Amino acid sequence: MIILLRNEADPKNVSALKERLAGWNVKVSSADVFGTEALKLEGDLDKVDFSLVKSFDCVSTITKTGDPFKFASRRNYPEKTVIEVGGVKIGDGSFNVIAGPCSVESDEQICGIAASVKESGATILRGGAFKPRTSPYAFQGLKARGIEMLSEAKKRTGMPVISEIVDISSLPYFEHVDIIQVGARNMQNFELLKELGHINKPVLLKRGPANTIEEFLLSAEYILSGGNRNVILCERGVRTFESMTRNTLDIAAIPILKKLSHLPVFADPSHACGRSDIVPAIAIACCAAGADGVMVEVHNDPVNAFSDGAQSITPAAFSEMMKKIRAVSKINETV
Ligand SMILES: [Mn+2]
Repeated sequence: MIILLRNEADPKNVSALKERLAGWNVKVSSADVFGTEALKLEGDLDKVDFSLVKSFDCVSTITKTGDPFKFASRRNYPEKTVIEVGGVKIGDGSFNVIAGPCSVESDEQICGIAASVKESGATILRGGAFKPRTSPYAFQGLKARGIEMLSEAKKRTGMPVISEIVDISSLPYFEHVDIIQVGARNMQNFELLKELGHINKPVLLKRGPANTIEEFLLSAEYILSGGNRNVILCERGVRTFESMTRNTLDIAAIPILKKLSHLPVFADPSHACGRSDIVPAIAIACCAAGADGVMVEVHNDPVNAFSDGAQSITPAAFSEMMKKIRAVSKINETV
């Protein structure tokens, strides 16, 4: 970490800064950067409040030389993280598709959709039981009963399953859930993330709609630093001025996350787009951009779905999408 000082810096202000830095127990040494005086910081910089450092009049610029997200950093851990659930490998270079309804609605619904998406090539089944909805009057999910139905579909198809947690108190219900999803609204629910850091179950963490990539990786860091190294990142669109889609899928986040981190990177075109007609095209684009997988909402009767019907594709559309995804992932593997 280098702090470049202003040429006309007041020596008293520089001393005050050095004193403050000493309070954080960091080693400070003077350096010369192309004729400009600078301070080089070494040691544990986690406690340093860089906003405060920047507020000193003598400071010109601060150049960070390391990643603030230590365990998520590819620089610190170059080897890619491969997560195995129920015989499915995530992050090993293969492309995995998570598919299923937004909400588990009945045994017939979840088992029927599970069988059809599996046949088309999906490797993991999704189904929401605890639903964080924008309106308190919207369908809130079947909760424990929904998880039971999802477990039944898992038993019948052999597919590992993923479902969203909204509160740590419901963790006991997730015993037979293979991957716990933390939704976009909970990306910065730090107490929930800390608790998930103490278990071993894989966690798929979605990016918040108004969060930067660095904030996203720092949220992953909450889970990783607690000891749980099985984290999957999922880009799901950010809020922009565009109204043609629910959110704007940040496709650039995919290769950037792959570059910055060793964690598997997924994308969720359903929640990003909010409209089923363009979900297949965007899912294919995510595959081309180098994602390790996508999560897609599929419903046998989207018009009558309990939630997110407008963005759910039919099993037939899913099957067509999978043909194109297979072709694109083949290109990714061969070139
Ligand atoms: Mn949904």
